[in-house]
Amino acid sequence: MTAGILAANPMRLLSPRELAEALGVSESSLKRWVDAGKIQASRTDGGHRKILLSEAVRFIRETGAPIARPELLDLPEVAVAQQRGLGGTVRLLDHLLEGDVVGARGWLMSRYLAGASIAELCDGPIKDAMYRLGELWRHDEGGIFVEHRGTDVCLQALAQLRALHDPPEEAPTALGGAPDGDPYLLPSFMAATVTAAAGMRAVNLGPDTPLVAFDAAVQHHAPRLVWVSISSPLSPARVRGLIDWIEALPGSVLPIVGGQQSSPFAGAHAHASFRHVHSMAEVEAIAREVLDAAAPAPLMGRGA
Ligand code: B12
Repeated sequence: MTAGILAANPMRLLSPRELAEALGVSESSLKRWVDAGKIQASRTDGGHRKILLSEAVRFIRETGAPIARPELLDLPEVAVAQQRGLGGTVRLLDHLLEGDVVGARGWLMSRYLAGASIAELCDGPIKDAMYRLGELWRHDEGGIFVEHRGTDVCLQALAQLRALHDPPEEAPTALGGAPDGDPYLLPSFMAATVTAAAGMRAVNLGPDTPLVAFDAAVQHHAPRLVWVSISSPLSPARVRGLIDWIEALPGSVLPIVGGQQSSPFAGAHAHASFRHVHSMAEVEAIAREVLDAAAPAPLMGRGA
């Protein structure tokens, strides 16, 4: 297998020298940044500093540090995207039209490393490219495979971004999917990726999920946030069934519904915390709200 096909492992540990080479800076500068707390590092038994790849990515995003040799961070596809330039003429749509996974991964990862959030990438370029794909073919017989393939390319590129986030076991869980009869893969995967990036444990039930399966998953995972993604039209009876199900969720859950065909849920009184939302930016903001509410209150000083 080549490095271009493997996703980067966020748990990989880098030495200061490896990260310095990747960033094109001296090892001593890198060690200074570590010692000043700008980059978090652990120490091996022998006292050597080690930096998680996910921490290196955080540092690059927050400081705008250029990457001289992305392949040293297991991100060779970023080098190709950098050569083309972030403002270049190659569009994400072009990679989707060609079924070019490595190109799409590099396109998205280089923008993520330059500071764009995953929610911004979902609501902007990925959504735009998929809509354009839909306009080009409108599901004519010759084009359906291009739409399936484009969806899969997006999923693979997003999976790489999702893999960079591994919230702790004790983090609150976000869980969701699309109801049965709804085959759309991307919106629910996006919600999982965005909630994971915000710091929640994300459980994606994916498309075509019967209500009994939603129910069993909620019992099993006791989530704090539940998303339902609706991209296929639902009959009024099924809307009612979903609203009833949401209404019966425990008070500790914040349920959200969104998606292209979710308008019947606008203004629905389904649950005290229920919200009808429209974008991954809103999902991200709600996940942060849930995390803030779940965070332990700061200890009050004795006698305060
Ligand atoms: C790929 C695709 C398919 C694939 C799906 C592959 C898969 N497994 O995922 C296949 C080929 C199966 C398919 C089938 C059909 N499709 Co289709 N499909 C598309 C296409 C091109 C892309 C869909 C997509 O992934 N979009 C990208 C996502 C990310 O965009 P989004 O859903 O809007 O999500 C964003 C927001 O809405 C929001 N959001 C979405 N969900 C949620 C959830 C929550 C909780 C929140 C907060 C936010 C949120 O955030 C996202 C990011 O911003 C669209 C074009 C389009 N406009 O989307 C057509 C499109 C949706 N399909 C269409 C049609 C007509 C069909 C079929 C009826 C065709 C047929 N005759 O069989 C079937 C219906 C299937 C069904 N049972 O519903 C039409 C719908 C027209 C309409 N408005 O009614 C479209 C618009 C194409 C077109 N231009 O005509 N489709």
